[in-house]
Amino acid sequence: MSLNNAHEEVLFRHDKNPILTAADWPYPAHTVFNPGATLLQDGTTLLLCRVEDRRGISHLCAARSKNGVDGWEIDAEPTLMPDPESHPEELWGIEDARITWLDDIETYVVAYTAYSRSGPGVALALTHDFKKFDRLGLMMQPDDKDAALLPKRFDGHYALIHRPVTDVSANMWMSYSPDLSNWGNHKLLLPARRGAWWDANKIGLSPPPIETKEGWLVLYHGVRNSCAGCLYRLGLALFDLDNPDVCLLRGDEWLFGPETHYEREGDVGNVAFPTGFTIGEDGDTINLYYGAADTSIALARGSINQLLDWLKRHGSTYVGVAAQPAEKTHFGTGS
Ligand code: BMA
Repeated sequence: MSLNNAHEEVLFRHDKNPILTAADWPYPAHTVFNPGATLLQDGTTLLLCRVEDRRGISHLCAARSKNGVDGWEIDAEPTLMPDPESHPEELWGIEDARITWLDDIETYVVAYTAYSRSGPGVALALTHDFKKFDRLGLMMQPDDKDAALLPKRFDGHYALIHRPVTDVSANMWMSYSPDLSNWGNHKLLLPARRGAWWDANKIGLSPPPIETKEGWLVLYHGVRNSCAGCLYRLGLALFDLDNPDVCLLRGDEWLFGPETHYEREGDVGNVAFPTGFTIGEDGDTINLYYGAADTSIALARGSINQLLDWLKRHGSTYVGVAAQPAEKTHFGTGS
């Protein structure tokens, strides 16, 4: 019996899932998950995977594949280790890389979580080859994570999405910088919806935004707290191409959530956590790489056009920045 018989599927899990696990690693690893992704110039898919060791500390490791599904060549040693001596913000590890190629400086920018005694913060590093990295340091102090850079400048400014947490909220924000170092003009991008919603308690960016003709397509994870723990699911929103902090549409329902055994069971069960994507040669196929239950790496495929179409049918322009949808009456007052 299917408990999920009434929803429309737009992202399809690969038959070979999970495509990468700790058992594939050339050196001891406890879990591998939440990978950044990019297509290198020769068409190779590169994943910058989060690898957690048996101390609980994470580092990043590159895996390369010709078809983005199997035949992975994994770096024989960690690609980027935390460096707490020079970067105390990395004391407890580095996690959850998101990769953006910046055409104007012909460089990859890796946004990652630097975890220290003060909590998680947002750090950036530059690389050309995923072998040598030039750390720019901490951009957003704790508690902040789930960050990625947009691939373009807006009025000469870089735009970074991130998710600061306060006592009262865990919402997505956008900040701007002229130089990748000094950040300001902070804008609330999308709030958690509170109440009973699937994305009630915390939301955060999933992979970096995807540029389409109709706007920036943003996949985000939404967290609902329950007495049995947290549920991590995936939602969709569209932002204006020239004003990327202006939300055009936000999906009401979640798009994708933990359903299979490798998403339901693991170190942190009920987590499907995408952090990277590549686009196929047809310009429409999206390969979405995600962490499953904080334990392994899985792949789901879909079509950008179908995602946009889904959003038009399942989205609303009422995004809840001014008021919380959960506080609005959707089904009438009965009077
Ligand atoms: C988030 C991040 C992710 C993790 C997820 C589920 O807060 O820390 O790295 O996959 O929780 O545990």
